[in-house]
Amino acid sequence: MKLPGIKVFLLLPVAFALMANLPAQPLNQETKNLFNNLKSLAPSQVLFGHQDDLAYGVQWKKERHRSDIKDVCGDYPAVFGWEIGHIGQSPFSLDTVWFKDLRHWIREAYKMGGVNTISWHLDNPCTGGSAWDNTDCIADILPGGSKHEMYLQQLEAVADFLGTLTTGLFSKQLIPIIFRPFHEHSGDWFWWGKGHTTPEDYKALYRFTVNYLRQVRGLDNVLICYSPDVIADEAAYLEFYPGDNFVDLMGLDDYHDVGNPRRAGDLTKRLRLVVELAESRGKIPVLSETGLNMIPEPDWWTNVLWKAIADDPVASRIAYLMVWRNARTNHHFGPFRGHPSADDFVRFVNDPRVLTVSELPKIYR
Ligand code: BMA
Repeated sequence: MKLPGIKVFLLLPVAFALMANLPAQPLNQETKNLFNNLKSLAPSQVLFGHQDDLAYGVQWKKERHRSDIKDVCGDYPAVFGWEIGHIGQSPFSLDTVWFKDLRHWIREAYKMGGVNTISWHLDNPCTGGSAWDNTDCIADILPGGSKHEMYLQQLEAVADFLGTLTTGLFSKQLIPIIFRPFHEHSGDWFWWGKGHTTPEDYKALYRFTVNYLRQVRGLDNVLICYSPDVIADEAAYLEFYPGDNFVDLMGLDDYHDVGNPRRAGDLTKRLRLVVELAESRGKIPVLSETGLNMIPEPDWWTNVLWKAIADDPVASRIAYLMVWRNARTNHHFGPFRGHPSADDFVRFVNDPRVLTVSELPKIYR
């Protein structure tokens, strides 16, 4: 069969990637810049992040330009976390955030110069239950499995969404996104978690997913964050690791160690491990999720969380830390106006090493 030379030339990287089982990584310039800038900031600064920050807070929803974090410290977080569970199935997420609003907030965050990261609490494709229905399923959604088509449909919806995150209404350029699929797999609460799959199947699903987004759909704006929950050692951290070609940020989700000041030293140890692993592989270490629900200790920010990070020369080399959402009075991980930990939170973000959005250098240049 005769192929025009130019096409063969264009197909070569993809063919090579498929042969080598590597995803082609044609990242757009701003996404490369985000990666490089986060990596060079990491040794000296920690960006502060908050889930669903612009969408709602404790006792408010969808108020223009509002943020509980800004209400407390005068600035927005530097990292904005978002959740897309139920994408393609419903016009709003499992946390009842409308996807069209999400698109708008992601663009707002980008325009402010902030970083966007997305998690995906995908319903169990085998049972139709939620992400927390931990019936085994991964083997069935891999290519050849009975639920593969169902998974592909879900993944298509994710790719469609990521592909609409343009930098402006009339722009084709896509906003850089840190996508964090199948997180906390070292715990057993999600269907993709430990005990419900094998490391090989988990890795195969991860690679399939990244390949699909980058190669099949050609998305050039997606960095990938791998984020187990608390792990005991390096072997446990790497047990499900899909490989350096499928991961850009090496994260850790850790609520466990910050729930009690006596355990905070374990956060330091675990972060040291993540930082050392990430640095040795040219990746970016992050505390991808943390927090203490309701923050009942008024000095928790400086005396537990930040102390466990800032006082250690290795653990403090993470690029960012992100706390979870401010959903309601009994489920919130950031402070809000009048919160007992508000003053301490201000002390924490006023540390010159902690960055909120207006303190960021131009992270996409
Ligand atoms: C959990 C809780 C849930 C939420 C889920 C996905 O930690 O906040 O209420 O639905 O995350 O965002």
